Amino acid sequence: MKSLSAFAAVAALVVGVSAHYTLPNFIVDGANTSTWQYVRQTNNWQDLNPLTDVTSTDVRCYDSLEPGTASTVSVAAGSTVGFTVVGNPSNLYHDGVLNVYMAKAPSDTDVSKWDGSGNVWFKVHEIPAVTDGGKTITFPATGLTQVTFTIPSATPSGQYLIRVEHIALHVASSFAGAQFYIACAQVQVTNGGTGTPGPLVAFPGAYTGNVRLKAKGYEPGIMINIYWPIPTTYIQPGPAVWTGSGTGSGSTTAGATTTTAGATTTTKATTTTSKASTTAATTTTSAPASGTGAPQFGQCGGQGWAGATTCLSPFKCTVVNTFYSQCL
Ligand SMILES: [Cu+2]
Repeated sequence: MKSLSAFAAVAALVVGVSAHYTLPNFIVDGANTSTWQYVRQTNNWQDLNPLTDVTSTDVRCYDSLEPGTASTVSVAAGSTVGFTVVGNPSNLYHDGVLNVYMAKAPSDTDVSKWDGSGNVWFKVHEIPAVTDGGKTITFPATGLTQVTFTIPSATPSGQYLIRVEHIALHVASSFAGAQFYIACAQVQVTNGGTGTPGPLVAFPGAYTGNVRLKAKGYEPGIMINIYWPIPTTYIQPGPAVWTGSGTGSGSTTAGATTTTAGATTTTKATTTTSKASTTAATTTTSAPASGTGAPQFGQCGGQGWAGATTCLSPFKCTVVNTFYSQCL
């Protein structure tokens, strides 16, 4: 009997080493909500295993086994929301990149009953890999315990799915090697704006999971060897992030968009690095602001970060890695 329980303990340890995770908690107003309360329960809620088939309809919300029990939560346009990671361990353990998409449910369909089909998804947030021409490649998303982002204030009011995906790239050098950790929250956006979100893509459809010919749309960011040779650049999968302008174009081809996204990301990183030091200097010389700063789980620093460098009381700005500090 003793040996049996010892065996069970070893088996449990082996399971624990698998290092997978889900994102079952939605963050609203800086607070964690209950597990699977506003996030659709995913097929992997128990085994935590990733999705690897980007052509499956499961690539939308990974919820095909879901009877549909999640509730819908009201969030104001312009507010910060997010997802909390739960797993073994409870952080984005694998090296990889992250995207957050939103899709508006048809006006005659309750979002809790909607499958997210069609050319409806636009990107609102991304955490790409950082490269420096071939010396190093780093993954700012690695190790995050929460992912937060802002719903663009120009987002029209209505019901939306918010889809987070962490694309783990540690064994992605062959087709279907990349691991997708996906979750969708159901939200009612209030106080919305008059923007036109875009470019819009479909899931499945946005990704091939393969390295395609440049002429057909260049998508090297999913099937990629991140170790050797060290990639000189990284092209983030998916379209450009919609920041809330009214000029979102609904039908840009995925390939052209992907290339643009990569170029934009590189430029952004360079520009915001200098901005970040300016912001830091300003913060130091001015009086400490009380009651301002990033909310709990919000970003408050890291290489390339140009936003708030302080946290709302009582949260402390904590370094997660070189590229990401978070209010915890
Ligand atoms: Cu894993």
